Amino acid sequence: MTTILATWREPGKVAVDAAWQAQESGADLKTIIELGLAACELDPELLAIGLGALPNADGELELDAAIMDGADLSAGAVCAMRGIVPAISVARKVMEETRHVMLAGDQARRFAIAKGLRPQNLMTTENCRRFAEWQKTPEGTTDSYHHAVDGNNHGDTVTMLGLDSTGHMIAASSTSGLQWKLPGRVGDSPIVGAGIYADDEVGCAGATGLGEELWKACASFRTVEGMRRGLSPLEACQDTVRHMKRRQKHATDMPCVVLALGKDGTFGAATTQGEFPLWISKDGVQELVVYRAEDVA
Ligand code: SD4
Repeated sequence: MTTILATWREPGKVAVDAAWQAQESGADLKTIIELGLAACELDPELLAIGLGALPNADGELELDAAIMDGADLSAGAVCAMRGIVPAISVARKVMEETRHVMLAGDQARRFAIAKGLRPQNLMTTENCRRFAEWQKTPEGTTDSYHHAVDGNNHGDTVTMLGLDSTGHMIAASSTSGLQWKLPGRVGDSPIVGAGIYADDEVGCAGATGLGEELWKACASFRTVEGMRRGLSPLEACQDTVRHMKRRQKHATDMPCVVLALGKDGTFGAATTQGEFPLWISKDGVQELVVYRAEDVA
């Protein structure tokens, strides 16, 4: 059995569908997850990540992505990278083809081009229209937080966790970051321990939501370590959210979400605010579970 988790209602569905297609064609777990995220990044209709996502305050897309392999804790990431999709494939190349963990900005882009990816304009008519609309609002001049929580729950990030039949685990995340963010800003998603963490000894975890707070909490590492101490994935996520609410005064400014998958295939998630939809796919059998802030006492 292969278990795949993917965040947010709209892009998460694209991710689990593509992941299942990859699984059926015999891909290994790392590739299943990479192709799941790549499908979201390459879909111009999705406002969440990659091509056509919502840009920064300059109207430019700066992408962050990371992948971690629970077998040996190897990891690769890119941050603030412009004009290249899928960012997750570049992160995987950083992991597998360099001795480093992260490449940033224009140099990440240069690396991607050297590896054969083609630079392209990631802005579409629709995201240009939304950007122009935002610029006209009073908020268009502030750097207050914005999070795309609407009827579609599209988020700005897709985080995926996976477990295969051998007990092997992968965690990965791809994001355009918070919409209208300050140019150069990097959130939790590409940071190992913050946005993702995987250790085959225990389980894996990921995060989505307000990256500054999730990063300060080392949310994914904290959650995996909770499982190491014997908590279930759900208990470990709730424990992290409780800790954040107790220690971080901005933890409820926006949803801060953690999700976790245990070595035994059990899973869970928790959010500091609002509700969070999570897709679970077990050998292609999909279920959407919604977690609510009220679930965390
Ligand atoms: C960030 N954590 O860049 C990301 C945003 C996100 O759903 O997850 N949005 O802070």
